[in-house]
Amino acid sequence: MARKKIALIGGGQIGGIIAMIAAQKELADIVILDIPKAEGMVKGKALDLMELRPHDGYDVNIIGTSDYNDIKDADVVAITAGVPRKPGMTRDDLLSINLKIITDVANNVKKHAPNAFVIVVSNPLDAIVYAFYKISGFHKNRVVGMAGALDSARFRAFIAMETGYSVQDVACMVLGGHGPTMVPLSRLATVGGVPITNLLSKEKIEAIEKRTREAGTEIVKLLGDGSAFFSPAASIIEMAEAYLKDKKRVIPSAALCSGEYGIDGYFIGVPCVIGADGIEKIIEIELTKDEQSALNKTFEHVKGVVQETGL
Ligand code: A3D
Repeated sequence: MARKKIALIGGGQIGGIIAMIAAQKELADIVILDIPKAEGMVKGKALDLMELRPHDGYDVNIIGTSDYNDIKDADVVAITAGVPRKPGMTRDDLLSINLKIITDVANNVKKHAPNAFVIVVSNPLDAIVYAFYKISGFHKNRVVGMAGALDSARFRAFIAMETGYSVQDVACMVLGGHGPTMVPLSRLATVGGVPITNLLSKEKIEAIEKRTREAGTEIVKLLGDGSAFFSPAASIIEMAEAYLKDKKRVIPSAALCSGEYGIDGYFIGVPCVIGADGIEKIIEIELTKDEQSALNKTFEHVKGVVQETGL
């Protein structure tokens, strides 16, 4: 069986780490594409990764390029092309610049990898994934935004840090837009099947929710230049692997809703089944009144940013 192919559009911080994890997992051959000005940088990263392979013996090819012909027929395309935040900026501040970039990327992906499963990562996420969908004309099952996987991983990490129990046993999800209005669902969070409400006080849980909503900003402040990249890259890998291996993973992701949760025609974070057909299903769960009103609030925010795209 021929190897699969993953194309990374944007070979910056996140793109480089995705390439490393994908290679170590022998998921696919990897093409890292960036703008001509950054071609040397991605060629250098690709070569370094080729030379990392002998340590563990994984057989995949990794190339760096600025030529879209090289992404031909990619199975998965992960888009991190754009600019990240600097301290003091919100994700929404990136809209105009990243919208221009996604327009160019969407036209090229449509031309060169028309059957790919596309994972959009550039911020503001819920609007940029919408723009990709509109411009490319791809089927809704094959376009998804990565946010919930990361936001939930952060939520899981904080629960593990607070309880002192294994992060492996923490399960939880975060719904809504990727930003300060996101909705961490504490009611459904568990450690080894035990509800966190049995393990942590109400105050502690509220503090964890707040930290989750602000987790990206916490890292932007600490780094001083750029935003998080290790956990975002691992989140993208989870989604790509679920698709390539038809795992039917349940991962909160920004998917196009068609009436689910009362939302129609917009991408927003909802629990999704990811398998060989891409976003195979959006799972609807019954929300409490407070949870639904928090989701309505985050949706109103997302809608506002999407409308600014003019698409
Ligand atoms: P960075 O290290 O700057 O990498 C971005 C790369 O995109 C750079 O190498 C650029 O040269 C490249 N690029 C710019 N324009 C184009 C273009 N037209 N075609 C191809 N490549 C291009 O940033 P990063 O990797 O840290 O972050 C990338 C994006 O992801 C940013 O928009 C972040 O805001 C976003 N991000 C999203 C999340 C989510 O959870 C949604 C998390 C972290 C970062």
